[in-house]
Amino acid sequence: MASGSTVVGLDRGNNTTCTINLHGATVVSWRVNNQEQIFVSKEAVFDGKKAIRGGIPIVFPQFGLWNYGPQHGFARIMRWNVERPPERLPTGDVEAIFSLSDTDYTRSVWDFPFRLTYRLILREKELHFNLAVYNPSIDTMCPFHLLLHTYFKVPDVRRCQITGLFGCMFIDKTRDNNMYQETRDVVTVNEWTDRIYQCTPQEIMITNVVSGRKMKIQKYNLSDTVIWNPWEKSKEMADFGKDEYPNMICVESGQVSQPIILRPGTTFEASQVLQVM
Ligand code: TA6
Repeated sequence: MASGSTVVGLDRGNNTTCTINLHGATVVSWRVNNQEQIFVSKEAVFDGKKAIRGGIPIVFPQFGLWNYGPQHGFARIMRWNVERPPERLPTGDVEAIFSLSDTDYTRSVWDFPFRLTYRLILREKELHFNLAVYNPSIDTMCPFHLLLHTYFKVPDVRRCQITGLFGCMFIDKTRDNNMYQETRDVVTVNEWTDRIYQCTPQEIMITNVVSGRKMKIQKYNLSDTVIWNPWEKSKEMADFGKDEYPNMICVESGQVSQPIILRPGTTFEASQVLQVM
């Protein structure tokens, strides 16, 4: 991988690959049997000035609006370091490690020292994400949200069924941020949808992703699940193709309803496994 390049590729063979843009350490492609699983808008901007529209951006230290800059924090708009270039493991899987630490910019915006480590493992039909947030301070608590803002590629979002959310409370950002309870076993998306489901199960399933397969999401230490599709509101976004919304669904694993308050000298770890079924 050339120094200064912005893209890192993992190739497990057998048409299984993953591509990461160092801008935001954004996974911009995950191909299983040469089938793309991840949505990236044709209008996405790669100038390093804003988050990539699509892929799997990392939201840290803030989910949503805040007073210190663009919503969803700075991690997804900063250039990450390659801590360990792609390496084949004895299992045949491929691993790469990326990192982001506090800088003059982040300290001017959000005055906490931190070190974020992001380990990706590409397995045969699975992509494993391991995130660690370390608080190097000796006397200061570090409050943050953390979320993987995953855009799944789908043939038709109206045919997707999301299971695992029955009974969960959710904030509905399309209805004045009021709180509701999910009464459906199967959640479907047929309109603008923007919901923060709280205390969701470890396992969420999405049907009718690429090739009519299912996507299993397993999350650890990430209590919430965000479901988003902008529907016709995508027309208001310059970096979102005008007819693209039927072909994506965001199902995002994160810790956003309650921030993590990380004690000095300690590390918070969370992970997610995506598996094509
Ligand atoms: O995760 C859902 C959400 O919070 C939506 O409210 C919408 O704002 C989306 O994120 C995309 O946000 P962005 O800042 O990338 O346009």
